Amino acid sequence: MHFTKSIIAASVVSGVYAATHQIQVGTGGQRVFTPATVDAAVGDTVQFIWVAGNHTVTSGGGSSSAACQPTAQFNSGFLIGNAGQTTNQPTFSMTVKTTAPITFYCAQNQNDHCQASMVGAINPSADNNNANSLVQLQRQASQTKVGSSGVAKKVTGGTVGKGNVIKQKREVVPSRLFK
Ligand SMILES: *[C@@H]1O[C@H](CO)[C@@H](O)[C@H](O)[C@H]1NC(C)=O
Ligand SMILES: [Cu+2]
Repeated sequence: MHFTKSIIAASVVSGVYAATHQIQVGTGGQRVFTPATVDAAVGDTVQFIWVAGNHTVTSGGGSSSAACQPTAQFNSGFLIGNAGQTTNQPTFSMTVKTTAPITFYCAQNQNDHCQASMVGAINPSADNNNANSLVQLQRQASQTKVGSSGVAKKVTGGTVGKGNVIKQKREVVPSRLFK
């Protein structure tokens, strides 16, 4: 079986099985990314899909001074999701080029989205004390001044399009398996 295993490993490395990870923007009219984090391999696509409200996904975060401020990596600009619709919603798609944490926020200053912890990460740190963990990103964002989120002017680092909501897999709660 060594032979089979190494073929699979080689294929994954060369990107044959590149996956698309979908993150909803504004689920239930809330100031949220759902899920807020995904683990993605180099070559995978992350597609953000606007399901409700007026939001951005903008790279930024990872330290107190960088929270809710844009970096040059990517920015969707303001896109608007129509609540209740599951098809032809605005999307922003990007290719993952590193397994290092890629952190992002929503730059909507009307109603303080970033300060309400509308942040997330691709490949976040699993260490809750690390600045690139979801816990620390949320903490950094919630401590910034309301109305101060940085708005990046240009769409960069990805492609704006239209897409359909993919039903998210239910989380398997381990305790249920053993009852
Ligand atoms: C979306 O939000 C931005 C930033 O607050 C604002 O400039 C824009 O007018 C809003 N768009 C709509 C259609 O409400
Ligand atoms: Cu938002």
